[in-house]
Amino acid sequence: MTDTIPPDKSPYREDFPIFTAAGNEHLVYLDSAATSQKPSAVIRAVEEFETTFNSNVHRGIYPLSEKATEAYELAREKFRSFINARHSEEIIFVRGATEALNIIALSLGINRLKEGDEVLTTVMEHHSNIVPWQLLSWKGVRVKYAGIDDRGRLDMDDLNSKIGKRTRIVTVSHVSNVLGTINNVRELGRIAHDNGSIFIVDGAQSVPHMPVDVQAMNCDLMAVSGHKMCAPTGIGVLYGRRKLLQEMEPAFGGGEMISEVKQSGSSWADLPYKFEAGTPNISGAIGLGAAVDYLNGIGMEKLEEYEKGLLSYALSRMMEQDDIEIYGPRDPEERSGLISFNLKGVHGHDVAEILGREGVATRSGHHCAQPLMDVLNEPSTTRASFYLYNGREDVDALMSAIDKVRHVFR
Ligand code: 7TS
Repeated sequence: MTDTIPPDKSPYREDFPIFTAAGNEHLVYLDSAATSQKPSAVIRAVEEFETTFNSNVHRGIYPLSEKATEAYELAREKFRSFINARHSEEIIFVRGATEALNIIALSLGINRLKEGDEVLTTVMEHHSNIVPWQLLSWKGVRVKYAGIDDRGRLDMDDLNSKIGKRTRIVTVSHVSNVLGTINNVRELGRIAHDNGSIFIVDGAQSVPHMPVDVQAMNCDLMAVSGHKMCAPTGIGVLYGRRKLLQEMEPAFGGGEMISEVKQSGSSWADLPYKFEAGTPNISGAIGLGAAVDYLNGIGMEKLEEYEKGLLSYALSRMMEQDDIEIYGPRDPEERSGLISFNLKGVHGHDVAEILGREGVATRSGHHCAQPLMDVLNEPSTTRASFYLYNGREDVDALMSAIDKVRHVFR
């Protein structure tokens, strides 16, 4: 366990204006796995764009548009460096992890997958890393699922037994949004590549919380959501190895993504534009660039360490209570900063509702991971998820609010 004891109040809380907005002074926000709050630096960057140089990118040759294009492309470069991609053309701006995974599945479905091919994923995936693959069933593509052990870790024996000659793709979440489990993506990448499969990482719950290096991970493609890492909603990234992206077909057609269009057919623009059809989310991308600057200003190692301290504290407080069932690994080193739990005898929705009334924002339900809930044999869990603006006071407030739930239901 990490020895870092988190402070009562997060030193980063004041960077986030939502916590000083009228009525929110006591907000205990424990739903960052759904979406994070936004720091002033990001809000300012978006406002500056919208108020001083709003215009479309890559089109106008007037100064305003040149400035917008420069800022948009600078954001791409910032993100490239953030995940240590080799080339900025490997960074494709999309709406979020869901869109990234759908583009990947659609594109690979066009010319890389055929009847009888298999996609190996896991039972701990978010629906957005399951359903896009199931949508390829019309082509005869089959989806297989590696299971988990009784501590919510990936069952590597099961995974190894399911990978085979027909496995064209291995696609895994880096961090589970329900269990918090951190998957060993380096090892998974090695297994996938030894088998000749494409290796895809869903980085929605990892990139906001820990240093992620796509070269070290050796992943071929990765999906990220900006709104979970301090950026606005509606912006995310599809990362892909250049050579693979060059070989892939675009999933969406329209403006921006073409080189030439004739009645008889079209040719595609170079990367990354081949995958960015239509006017992109320019303000979102600029906001994402500002979010990267903000997170880099703290340092991802430091942020990860801070969250680990918070997680250890929360885990130890929750594990003291016999009537709280926690899902996922017990060792904080094996998991990221979120805890799904159930209070024995009380439905998750009732827990979350009373917590909400006590000013503690959590989430309950199946967390868009129904196959996992089936494996856990639970209809629902309540999830508390942490980020840099949380401190010990937030965990303490959660524990007091859980006490309130006990009083109401017993
Ligand atoms: N992958 C994982 C692991 C996720 O947790 C989520 C969103 C997504 C993909 C999809 O991201 P989006 O930004 O495209 O929606 N997870 C959650 C959640 O746990 N609660 O709300 C959204």
